[in-house]
Order: sequence, then structure tokens, then C-alpha cells
Amino acid sequence: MHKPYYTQDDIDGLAHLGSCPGESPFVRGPFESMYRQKPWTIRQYTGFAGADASNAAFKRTLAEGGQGLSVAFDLATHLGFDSDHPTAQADVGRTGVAIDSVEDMKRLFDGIDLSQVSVSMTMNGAVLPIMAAFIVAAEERGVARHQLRGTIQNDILKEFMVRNTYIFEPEPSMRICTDVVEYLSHELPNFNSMSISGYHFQEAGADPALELALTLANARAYLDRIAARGLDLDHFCHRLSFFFGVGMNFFNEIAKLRAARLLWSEEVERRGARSERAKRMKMHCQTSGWSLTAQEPQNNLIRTTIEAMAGVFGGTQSLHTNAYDEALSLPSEHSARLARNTQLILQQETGICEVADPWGGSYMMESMTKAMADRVRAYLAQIDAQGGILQALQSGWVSEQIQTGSLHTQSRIDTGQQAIIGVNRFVSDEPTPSAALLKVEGSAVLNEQRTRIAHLKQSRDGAAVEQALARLAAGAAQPGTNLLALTIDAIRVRATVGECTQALLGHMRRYHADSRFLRGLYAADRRQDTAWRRLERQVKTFGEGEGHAPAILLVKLGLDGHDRGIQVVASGLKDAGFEVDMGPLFSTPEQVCKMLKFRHYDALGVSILSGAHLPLIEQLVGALRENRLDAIPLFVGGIIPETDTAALQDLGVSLIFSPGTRMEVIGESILNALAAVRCHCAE
Ligand code: 3CP
Repeated sequence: MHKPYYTQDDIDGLAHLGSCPGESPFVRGPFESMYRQKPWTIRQYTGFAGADASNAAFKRTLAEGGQGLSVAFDLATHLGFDSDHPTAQADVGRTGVAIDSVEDMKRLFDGIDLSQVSVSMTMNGAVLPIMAAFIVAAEERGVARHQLRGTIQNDILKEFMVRNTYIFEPEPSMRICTDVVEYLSHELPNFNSMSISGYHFQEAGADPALELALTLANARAYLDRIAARGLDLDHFCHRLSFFFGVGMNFFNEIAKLRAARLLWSEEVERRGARSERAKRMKMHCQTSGWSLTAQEPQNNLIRTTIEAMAGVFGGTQSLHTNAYDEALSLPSEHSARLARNTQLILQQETGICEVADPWGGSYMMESMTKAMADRVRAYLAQIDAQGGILQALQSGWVSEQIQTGSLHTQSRIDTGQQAIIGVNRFVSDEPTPSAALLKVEGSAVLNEQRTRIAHLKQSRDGAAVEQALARLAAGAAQPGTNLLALTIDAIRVRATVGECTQALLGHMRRYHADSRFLRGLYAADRRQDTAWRRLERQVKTFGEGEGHAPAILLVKLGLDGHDRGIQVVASGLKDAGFEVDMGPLFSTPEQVCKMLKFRHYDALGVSILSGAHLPLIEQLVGALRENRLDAIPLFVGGIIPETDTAALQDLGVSLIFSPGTRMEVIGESILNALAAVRCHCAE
């Protein structure tokens, strides 16, 4: 909550005041000259289909004003599956580029000078083979290790908390992260070895203070592990970088980024760092994907511009601006260009780069920076009281905090308290002008990758691969051996990403998360709301008619781990009176059938945000038919382009819900569909 206005009284005595940009505690920015010397890096997250298509997109981005690269990998790669693995097939090349070996990595950067362009790679679960493939690709192109500049995300803790592209259990995962930091700090001195991320917390529902607190709590856990290896803070700390989301809460977002630098500087100093470089937080920011709406998508251009300005006023070093059509599909060439131009216009037309920390000294901003830092300190104290972030993760505290945030936000939107223009206010009757969406031909990418893997396996020295993988597997069982060094050896002799992962899985167990959703919170926010009470009555009436509450099974199919939407829907329907079960992440059609046989359900709801809805629903419907379960009404929620609606309906999908659908609309639609089925059966 902001005050109506701020005065000198609000900043009197604030301890963080008085420094200049580039001075500890770096509230005002990591560099004195900030954007006058070097504007933030325009770094757009890009990658889809195969390496050649993504390489062309990288070259286009650099030619059109992009200043660094940021690789999006597909879900199969994230989870350590080669493209020819049966589990991966529907997801190959959908939400990022498919990389199975160093050969793919070389094609990805073909014609791009890795000694000149810095490359960020969002990779966590399969960090070892992907980082190894990047290093070997550069080596075979003649680029020296010290010339490589860029960032590997390598932040596994937030994967367990929200993003869900983990492979191994937390302990071995932490070892892998630390091995990567240790290796890079010695071998690739100009490469950032972590991008400790808050972005995904915000996307999952955390407010800026919780986002920052969880990020810093994770960073502390990494510092503990790295310090335990005997590494000197002044040697590696300047290569730990950060990544935050920037949403529509304009002033708060700026305050968050300023408070982030303040708190990090304090933390690192407290641990004994001496150099200014170690205490200086550097960050990448991304505008909020969640704030984008499928309704009137051009409005998203405006939202993204405002969020980008908050990131820049907050002093970010690197920025991704989302494309306006991302609530509908992957960005098209045109929307990607507009997103990039948003940053070019800010850098080159506005004069914003001329002054460092323009908000410095503002009564409001300084007081909000302090308030933000205090809220974050209070969260950190709560985490410490539980014994640290790993304990808070395992007890469920972290997911409860985030889900609470997301449910309150959803109820504020559904009741209209939080305005979203075109969604809950000033809704337009005009049809949305259709955008030219990017469509990935998943099956073509899959076939190409399969052929390439087969060729690789025929042409390599099989015995050398076997030996390298055996050494990697032995290393996994032996703490103290650096797993990145061993993976580089395996990748160099053409082991695949999947084979390296499999070798590690011999000694490191695969992690399986529980699916949880909160009960009672959403309904508590909507108790006074007539639309909500009507839904509750309808559910009750349905239950009285049937002799039991309507029971629904909600599942995530495929490799897509984005579960904010399904958790909100599960909580909302449960609170309305439905019986709700949620299947585990990464369910297969066969597992869904098993769950449906285990107990009675009136309906099945599937959430897919990865773009793989057509092949996945086709597989699911086939399995349902084989198991004689195809009479159950099937609903799909997620990012489903209108052009795919008819195909899904032909497959037998009864209802499709896009992001932003109000809870009572979902609930009532399901009840109506169930009633229609009952009528049909009675006829
Ligand atoms: C910069 N430099 C300066 C100044 N500005 N020196 C003096 N004065 C200045 N004003 C120096 C820096 O110290 C650095 O040198 C060099 O110039 C480059 O600047 P930089 O600030 O380090 O910028 P950059 O290379 O772009 O690196 C930015 C950070 C990096 C540090 C944030 O980690 C990064 O690029 N992160 C991006 C992460 C990312 O793209 N994530 C994508 C997530 P030295 O290096 O010598 O110090 S996408 C996730 C999407 C959602 C999902 O998960 O699915």
C-alpha cells in the first residue's frame, strides 16, 4: 500500500541513503556511469524447433538490434531426455530448441562469434551436458575459454519450488550446481556461473517482496555450499548473477530491484567479502509473462513497455521484453521485433540512459526501498527460523506462501478489485484482430532430431563413449570429483545429453514432487460475492441430484511443469464444492487412465501450456478409448490458439479454457457440460 504522498519525514534517518551509483551498498546501481557508459543488454529469450531455425532467429535478433543471446531449450532437453526418448516426443522443439549433442550446439551458434557475443542459457536440470556442450562447441570453433562470456542459469532450488524442470533429488542437484560454479570460476573466468532467479516466483504468484526473499534465501544456500568447497568469495561471487521478474506494480518493482542490491551487498559483506566487485549485484530482468492477456493482446505492448521502464529505472544490466502475443503462442517474427524495438526505443529515443538512478532521493522511492528491504528481512527471518530454505521447501512452506499469493491475486481479479483492462474492465465486444502466430511443426523437428541422433551414434567411437559415461557414472558416486569436467569429456566424444543424464541417474535418484493445492483461501476472499455464491449453490444442487459432489481429476500432461494455473483452478473448484484430485506433474496418458480407474470421476481436466496440446490430447484420447474411458467429459486449459480449437473439439474435447477465465465461468461451464451429458444419457 502506498501513502497518499511522501515527505522528508519518510526518509529521515534511513541508513541506506548517501551513496552514489557504483558505491557500496549499490542501492543506486552497480556502476557509477550506469547506462551512459553501457546501456543494459537487450537480451531476448529465443529458441524453438531445431538448432538451424534457432540459429537463424539468433542472427536475426543480432542484426535487428539485439545485443546478447539468450537460449530457450525445449522441455525434453531441460529434463535430460534425448529427442528420440518415448516420453519426450510431443514436446520436442516446442517451447525451445532441441539440443541432443554437441553437434546440435555447434549448429546453434554457427556463424556467431562466441568470443564477441555473450550467451545466456536457461538451463538447470540438465546443466552438466548443456554447459559441457557449449564449452566443447566453442573449443572446436577455436574460441578460448577465457573469451567466453555469458551466463548459465544453474539455479536448481527454484526448480523444486516453482519451475519444475529438475531431474535429480535436491542433494545431488545442489552438488551439481556447486560443481558448475567451481569449474567455471577456475576455467571460464568471464562466464557467470549462476543466474539466481526470482522471476519464476513472481510468475507463480509471489509478490515482489516474497520473490526477492526467496531469491536471496536460495542465494544464501548456494553461498553456503560454495564456501564449504573452500572457494574464496572474492574469487567467485562477482560471477553469481540474479534474475528478476518485473510486473505491473510499477513503484514496487523499482524499489525491489534497489532493495535487492542493498540486501545482497550486506549479505556478502557479512560473510567476509572484501572486494567491491563481490558485493555488487548484477541482474537480468524480464517483463511479466503472467501479466499478458489473451484478450486484446495489443494491450500487452503497453504493459510490457511500462514493466520494461520499471526494470530500467531499477538499474537492470540486461533485459528481456515479452512479445505481445505470448499469451496466445510462441512469439511470431513480427511480435519479437516489436518486443526488441520496445527496448531500442527506450535506449535511443528517450534520454533515459543519460542519468543513473533517476529515482534516487525521492521521498517515496527511498522510503519504499527501505520498506521493501524490511519486508524481505522479515521473510528471511521466518526462513531462518525453520532451519533454512531447504527445510522451508520440504515442509511445504514455500509453495504455501506462493500459492496464497496467487489465489489472492486470482480472487482480486475475479471480483474486479484488481483491474485488468480488456479482461475484467472495459471488455471489448470487437473480435481480436488475429495475429500471425508462430507454429512449430513438432513432428518435423522430432524426425530430424531422431535422424541426427542415429547418425551421431553410428559415426562416433562407441567404446570411447562407453568409457567416458562409465567415468561420469563413477564420478556421480564420488563426491569431490567435478562432474562438469567429466561431462565435458563425455560430450567431447559425442555422448548425448540423454546418455549423460542416464549415467548420472545410476547414482543420483530422479526427483518426484507431490502435487499440492490450497483449500479455503480462494473462497474466503469471495464469500461476499454473488457470482461465487451462485456457483457454490449450483455445485450443491448438482451433488444433491447425483448423490455425490461432482468429482474432477486435473492433470498436467507431457513435460510442461507450469502449474500455477492448474493449482488455482484446483483450489477454486475445491472451494466451490467439487471433489478435486490433482495428478502428478508430467503425467502420461497411461497414468491418467490408471488414475481414472482408481476411483470415480465425473470429468477430466488437462492443463497444457507448452504448445504440445494437439499431439498430447490425441495420445490421451487414444489411451482413454483403449481403456474404455472415453465417455468421461474432457476439458482443456492453457495457451490454446483459436486455430486449434476445432481440432481439439474433433478429438472430443468438451470445453477449452484460456488463461484469465473467471473461476465461476469454469465451474458453471463444467456443470453445464456434465448436465448435458446426463441428459444425453437419459434420452
Ligand atoms: C557494464 N559494464 C560496465 C558498465 N556497464 N563497466 C563499467 N561501467 C559501466 N557502466 C561491464 C560489466 O562489468 C561487464 O564486464 C561488461 O561490461 C558487460 O556488462 P554486464 O552488465 O555484465 O552485462 P551482460 O554481459 O549483459 O550480463 C548481464 C548479467 C548476466 C550479469 C545480468 O548474468 C546476464 O546476461 N544474464 C541474463 C540471464 C538471462 O538471459 N536469463 C534468461 C532467463 P565484466 O563481465 O568484466 O564485469 S529467461 C527465463 C524465461 C522464463 C523461463 O524460465 O522459462
